[in-house]
Amino acid sequence: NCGSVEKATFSWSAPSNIALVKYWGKKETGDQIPANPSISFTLSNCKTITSLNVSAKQNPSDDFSFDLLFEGKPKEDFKPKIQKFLERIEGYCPYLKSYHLEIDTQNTFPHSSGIASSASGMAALAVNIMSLEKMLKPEISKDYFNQKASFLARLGSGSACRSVHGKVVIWGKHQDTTESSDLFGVEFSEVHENFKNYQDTILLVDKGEKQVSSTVGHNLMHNHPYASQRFDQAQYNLTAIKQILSQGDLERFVELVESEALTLHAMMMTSMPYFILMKPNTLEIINKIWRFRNETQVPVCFTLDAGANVHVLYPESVKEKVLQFIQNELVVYCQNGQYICDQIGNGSQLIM
Ligand code: 2P0
Repeated sequence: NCGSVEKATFSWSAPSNIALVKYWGKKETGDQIPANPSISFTLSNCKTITSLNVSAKQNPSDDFSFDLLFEGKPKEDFKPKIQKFLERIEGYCPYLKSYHLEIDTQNTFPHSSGIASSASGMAALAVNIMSLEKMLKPEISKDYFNQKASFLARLGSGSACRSVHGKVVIWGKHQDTTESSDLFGVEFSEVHENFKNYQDTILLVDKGEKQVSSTVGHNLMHNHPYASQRFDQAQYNLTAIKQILSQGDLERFVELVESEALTLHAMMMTSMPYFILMKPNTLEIINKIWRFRNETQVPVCFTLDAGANVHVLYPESVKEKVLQFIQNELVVYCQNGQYICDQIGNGSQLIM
């Protein structure tokens, strides 16, 4: 029941996301199964735009055939990651080897900004591949399309499965419910209006290449002395944050989100080998945020990714006050004074 397509071009954008309860550690099954459930805000402005050009091979071979362009220029050093991704998804997308693929990708955020592009990049590629699948099998439903896109994205990079949908996404089996899955992200929709257009201002503290990749960091959770307590805590925190998000409890949100960020980095510091991704300016910013919050009662908090940059999270209603504070007190800790204003967004979008 498979149609055939000689040539086609698709184009999608997919955003980055920022985890509130963090994914850190995977099962040893080798297929990107998280050791604990996570939940994230999908972002809006920080995104990857990818087009996929497919043309049927004249002489089908048993190899993948693809070109990779980054901002219009060939990018050889990304190719092994894409090759590995295609190999991982081959069994689910057997049609891929019948085509030569031209993947043309760009990010809206500056490269080497320390903002991970693997989540947005792998999500954008996955939805494009699903567009090809949809063209071959027009009967597939929208739900199937989205779920499989997230499933494929996960095989590229775990956190990427949370970038297909908006606005709040859970990935990983949660003890409380049968609704979430280890295999793909699902939207969490019971979100109070206090979180509507929630803001994320990303302070670029260090734009350099980080010393330890996330994939290596995840693997250090095997044999980690605190692993099982951490995985239990994430289960518990997910239960708590679902309630917080649905009740609009900003005070408890601040507490849980900051605790998760510091726990993530505590896991890094207590791995063997141990490592630190925060920089002195990361801590300066955290302390300034604490002081500002104490003095003003504005419910602003920070979270961290696997890096030194600080994500400043706050409700839209206090945007002006917080941006003023960032300008006055935090910009001095950013590399070249750079920061990016973002907010909660809707997930991947079809461009063409
Ligand atoms: C997260 N991070 O939940 C956590 C918190 C970074 C800190 O998922 O090996 O790029 O490709 O599955 O998804 C970053 O790790 O790692 C990450 P792989 P990924 O967002």
